[in-house]
Amino acid sequence: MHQATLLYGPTSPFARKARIEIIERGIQNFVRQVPVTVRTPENEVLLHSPTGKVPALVVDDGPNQGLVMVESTLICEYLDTIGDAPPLMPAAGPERWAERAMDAYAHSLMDAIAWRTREFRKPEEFQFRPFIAYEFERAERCFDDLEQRVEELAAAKISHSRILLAICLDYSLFRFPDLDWRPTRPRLADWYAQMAARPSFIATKP
Ligand SMILES: N[C@@H](CCC(=O)N[C@@H](CS)C(=O)NCC(=O)O)C(=O)O
Repeated sequence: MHQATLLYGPTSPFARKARIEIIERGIQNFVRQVPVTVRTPENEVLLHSPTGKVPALVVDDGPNQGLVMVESTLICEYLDTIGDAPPLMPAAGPERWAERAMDAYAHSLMDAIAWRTREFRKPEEFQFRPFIAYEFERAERCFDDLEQRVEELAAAKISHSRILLAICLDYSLFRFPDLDWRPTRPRLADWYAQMAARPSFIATKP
């Protein structure tokens, strides 16, 4: 029997982090996955959480049966405890802090790209141009920084932060194809290409 249900939006980058972890750790049989449509009354997340946000995880079995989790960081930490595969987050020590720091950084970058995407969804007369420009610059600064840190990215094995960073790079290309970050960051582009070729990334592409 499955242990938990993951409610996800097919294009949500935050939900994709959890979906990729499920594939990378080979725990598909333990986690049932249900696509939902957010921001609609039919959104199944609303049956479990008033936030309505994805990803959401409902624990179906075990001591935490009935527990509902939102926030991808928390959900990925819980997914790390399912099955026998090694966790993607180091258990303790300096490696854990380095991974957590990189994961928080990835979330800040993801927020910048996601907020800019949402601003563009508004009718044009309501879009606030300075906000869009500021979030664009924030993402650009991060891409420049990551280009300088490619050895560090490549040195670590697949982890929560590496998964989300690659999702950020992919999501930026998906939402802003005319603003390709790759030409001026060739080393980051190579690292991204290797991540994007993993079966887990191909299977979850929006
Ligand atoms: N910090 C959250 C962000 C989750 C989030 O913003 N999800 C978006 C989709 S990418 C969502 O559910 N939006 C629907 C809504 O705002 O109602 C996480 O890491 O899980």
